Amino acid sequence: MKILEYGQPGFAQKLKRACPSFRAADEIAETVRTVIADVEREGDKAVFRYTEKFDKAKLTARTLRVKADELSAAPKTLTTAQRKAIKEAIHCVKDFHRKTMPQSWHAKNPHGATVGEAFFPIQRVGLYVPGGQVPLVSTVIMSAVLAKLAGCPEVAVCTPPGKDGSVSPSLLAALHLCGVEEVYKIGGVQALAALAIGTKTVPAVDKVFGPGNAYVMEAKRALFGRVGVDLLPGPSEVLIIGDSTSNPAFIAADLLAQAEHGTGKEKVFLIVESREQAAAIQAEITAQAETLSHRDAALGVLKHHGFCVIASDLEAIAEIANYIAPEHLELQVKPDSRKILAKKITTAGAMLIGGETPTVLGDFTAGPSHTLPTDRTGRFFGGMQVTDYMRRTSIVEYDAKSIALAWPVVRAFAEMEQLDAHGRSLEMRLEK
Ligand code: HSO
Ligand code: ZN
Repeated sequence: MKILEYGQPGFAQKLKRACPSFRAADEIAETVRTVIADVEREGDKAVFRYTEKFDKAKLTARTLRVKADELSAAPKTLTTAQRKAIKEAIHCVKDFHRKTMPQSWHAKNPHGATVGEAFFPIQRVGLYVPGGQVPLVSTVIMSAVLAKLAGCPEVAVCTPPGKDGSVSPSLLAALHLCGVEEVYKIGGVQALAALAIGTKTVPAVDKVFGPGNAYVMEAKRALFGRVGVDLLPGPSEVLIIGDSTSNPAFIAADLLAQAEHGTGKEKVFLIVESREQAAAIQAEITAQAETLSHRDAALGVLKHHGFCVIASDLEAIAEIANYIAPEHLELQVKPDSRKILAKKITTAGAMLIGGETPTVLGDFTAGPSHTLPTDRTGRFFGGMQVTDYMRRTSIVEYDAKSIALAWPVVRAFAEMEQLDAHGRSLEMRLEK
């Protein structure tokens, strides 16, 4: 990990370079534009071509969608413990998000008219589950459970196939256990384009959801407006704040956990009080990495996208953390400092508090969706929630008495905006 010392000349510039805001490189934006345009022009044909090019899988209109019996048989391919784990994670995620369900409401406004809001599920949603080297089984749960809780009538899922055209049975099992019936073996930009624009095989959706690499993020940005978009979650990030009370082995393990995802673009940040602590954590990283199956990927991320800041002033630490706006923030500091930092740090996607709360708990089972803002988008996005799967209509109902009270306002605005038909539409309803 590269070491940055708080207070040294050029610190702010170095921090800025260490965590740039999301912006796709020009080549990525160009590729994304081409793929979207091709899917728009050629539909399924372009989807098959790009699936062969990027995923090396040959698919046809008959094999693009996962068959119902393959989906329903998938849970039987798992061990009892694996099935139980998926069901328990579904239970925890449902339990958390049930508490966040919005309520429709009505009240009287100052004129005595009825105003309120009503919430409706989005009719048709498209969930993206990234592929890569590992099947992100938990990512299915973190979107699909929310879609089902919101009551979305149609839930379509896209996930890239392996070279042999298959999708991991554990991923299919999670989809089946979440109640998803419509699954397409499409990945990357072509998946987002197919979902957003629609093809003969994939009917268009109203909104797309889910994490992805820089291409998927750029595709969502490019398609926004034609289709709804949740947030722009990219490769995993973690910021761990430690002090003299934290356990270097725990910190090292948690940094390695987010570094092992395998895109090579994960970001790991650490803030500790001294160079000695940083060295102790680094030694732990080296020792622990030895026995990891993704050792090279994890160490590569730590080397190229790992930053350790030396700082001890809580005010400064909070400021740095707020700048980074990390996807995950672990506060492995003494209880007094935890309380202070938990109040001051306002841009983290998820805050994991105390030495007993590694990020993996949020990744797999704690309850909040693990689809969280990355690349500093935590400044304006929060993690995925049930209301993302809903739309909101505001309700207004006036009567003869309440319009009389609104009339002076309407008349004045109609005058100021020089829109006399606006004024007249209320005036003709007034009781003379
Ligand atoms: N850390 C990832 C989520 C994940 N981890 C899925 C394991 N599987 C993004 O927050
Ligand atoms: Zn993870």
